[in-house]
Amino acid sequence: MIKACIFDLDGVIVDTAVYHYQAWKRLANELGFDFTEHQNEQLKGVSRVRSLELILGWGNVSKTPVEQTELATRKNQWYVEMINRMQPSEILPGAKEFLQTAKAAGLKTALGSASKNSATILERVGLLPLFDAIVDGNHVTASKPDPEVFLKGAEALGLNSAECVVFEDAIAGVQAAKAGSMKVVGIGSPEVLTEADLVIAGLHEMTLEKLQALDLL
Ligand code: B16
Ligand code: MG
Repeated sequence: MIKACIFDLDGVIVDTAVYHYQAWKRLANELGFDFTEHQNEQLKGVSRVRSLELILGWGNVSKTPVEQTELATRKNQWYVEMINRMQPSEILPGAKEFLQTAKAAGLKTALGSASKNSATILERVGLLPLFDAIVDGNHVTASKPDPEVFLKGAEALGLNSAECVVFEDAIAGVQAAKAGSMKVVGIGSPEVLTEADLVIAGLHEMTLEKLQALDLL
């Protein structure tokens, strides 16, 4: 029986990808190159360290591990400046409403995000009180598609995998949920999120009926 929903953050609850893009682009420009919004798609759901590796590869730039740490820190400072100005109006359509519906129905809620800034973001947009547990990049060692972040989310709620449904917008995130033996609702396009049990355009399309139907799959 489904007892909890575990949500990814970027692309499911808020669109922080635009801020990640601006900060990474500024860094790339300082290093003397640029990358496209299309390339930025590949960074969604990917950790900060791995994102930097990919970007440096696109620019054909090589940096020592110490320099890479410095660059990632600089990007994060710009990113944090932007997310500190986020407003509740930036919550994606239907996200707050579905969180409230789920909680009112007695379901538990957790966050399962790669971001190390998730608490700041949820606090800024006023959603922190709607989560029973937060598991993010500060609590895991393995990145999606490894299931660690979602398994730790289930554990934090005191539930097993079969009792949790994951909401994810990234292919690696859908794979992580499947690797953790959880049902997964993809947020985006069915052509892209082919391994999801159900795909919707956004949480505004989610209902308790659709959630319970996943139990029967
Ligand atoms: P940070 P999610 C991910 O969030 C983003 O999609 C990805 O672009 C970012 O690199 C990653 O968080 C790490 O974020 O630099 O704040 O630690 O989709 O897993 O909620
Ligand atoms: Mg995401």
